[in-house]
Amino acid sequence: MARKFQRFGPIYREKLGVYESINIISPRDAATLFRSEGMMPERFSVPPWVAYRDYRNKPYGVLLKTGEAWRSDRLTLNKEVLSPRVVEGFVPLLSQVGEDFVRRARAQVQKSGRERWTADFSHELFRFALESVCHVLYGERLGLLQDFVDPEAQRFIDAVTLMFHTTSPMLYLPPALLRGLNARTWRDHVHAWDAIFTQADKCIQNVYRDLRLQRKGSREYGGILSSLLLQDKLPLDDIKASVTEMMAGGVDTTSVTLQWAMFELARSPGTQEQLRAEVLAAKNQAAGDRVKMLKSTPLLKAAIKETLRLHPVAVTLQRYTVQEVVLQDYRIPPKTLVQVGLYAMGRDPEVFPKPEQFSPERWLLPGSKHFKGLSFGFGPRQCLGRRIAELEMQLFLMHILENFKIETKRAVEVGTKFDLILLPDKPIYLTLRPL
Ligand code: HEM
Ligand code: 2DC
Repeated sequence: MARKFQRFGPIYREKLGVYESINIISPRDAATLFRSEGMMPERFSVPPWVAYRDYRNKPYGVLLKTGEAWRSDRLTLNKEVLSPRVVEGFVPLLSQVGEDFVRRARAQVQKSGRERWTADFSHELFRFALESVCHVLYGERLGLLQDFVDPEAQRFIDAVTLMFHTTSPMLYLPPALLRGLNARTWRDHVHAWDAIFTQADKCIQNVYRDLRLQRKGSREYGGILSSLLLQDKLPLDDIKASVTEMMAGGVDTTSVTLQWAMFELARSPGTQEQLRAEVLAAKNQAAGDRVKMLKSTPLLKAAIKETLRLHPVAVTLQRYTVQEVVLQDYRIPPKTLVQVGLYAMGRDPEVFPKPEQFSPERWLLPGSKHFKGLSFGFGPRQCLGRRIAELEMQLFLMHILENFKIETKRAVEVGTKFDLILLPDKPIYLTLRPL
């Protein structure tokens, strides 16, 4: 896309299989698009994901619902997943998982006998991410940062990766064709979703049963699922569908972003020191209170934004126009698929001066953000897991920076590949060295 924008300019039309889209790159056009998106925005609906649910007769969650059905589910979920009131309550749950990661890393350092731990952390981070999202969803720990890892949890992690991986070759096939297909990719895709749904269902049943048997103290916060069940505003099937999506959506997204963040910090030791100074000062001031600390670590937050600028999870954002929209000199008719080239935008020198430089401070300049920080999407359809993801990543990096220096071999360049989400094209080796 970056090359095509260079060749054709900031707006071009493209045909992808049976789908046609208008692609844009400028923050101004993105602003125009999102400002006209209406109350029930729709993005490109990934055909194999829809096809699987239809094939197995599973209800859609917010990811795939549209119209009023999407809106009412989404409003109920927002209150339990995004609202500032509940989000603060996630902090201790997520911080605990971060502390456990540090404990595990220290044990690995000990085991190595070399005062450091060098590894490709992707699998560790997958487990960290699943542990984190499950702690806020179910109010329970899975124990994935211990030495023994439950094989079922590992199967879930592998299933999510396989699900993404098998989506991309089928991305632009029409669902009707997909259903009739008995190709290897489709079968693997079905197996992957089956494993995801089975495992999520077990977790959901556990919480449901504990709630009915009143095993949980009714005072303490029991996680997102408990709240949703107790509220009784959504039918059980809809709760299950969206909770399953959150559980699956919470693994690869935050873990790769953290991997990239550590990689960038390892390559910019100066920036890493600045962040560490900020975190340690905040810790002193807040006497260890993590909620307070998060209010005085702007550079840490900027570092995550900067990581997602260079390494977004989603290659594009998409919307179907609901009314005519004028972008540049073009009139875009209603019901047109428009894609914002998020990856290309993040690396466009017109939008971000010296785009190749990892520099979190750029986000602290006034007026620097206008429709540029779009990594989680925009508006009422933006990422439902945004606040969970942000807190999880901020707390993880806090704990790491308080305890370790992050290092990497300087010469290695790592590119990006498309596996439905964007991923590093080779393993990233990092070293954690106790401070
Ligand atoms: C949607 C990015 C983590 C669950 C999205 C979208 C983006 C995105 C770009 C589309 C938004 C739009 O169309 O405007 C990210 C990034 C993450 C992340 C960058 C982490 C670094 C998570 C997590 C969860 C999650 C942890 C689950 C807790 C979802 C769901 C949707 C979504 C359910 C669909 C929402 C809807 O259609 O109403 N995400 N995500 N994501 N994300 Fe995330
Ligand atoms: C993939 O051309 C490329 O957050 C397509 O947590 C357009 C497209 C549409 C929707 C995007 C998808 C891309 C990438 C992955 C995203 C997805 C919407 C939500 C999903 C960005 C850019 C993701 C990873 C969710 C996934 C939840 C799922 C596992 C239940």
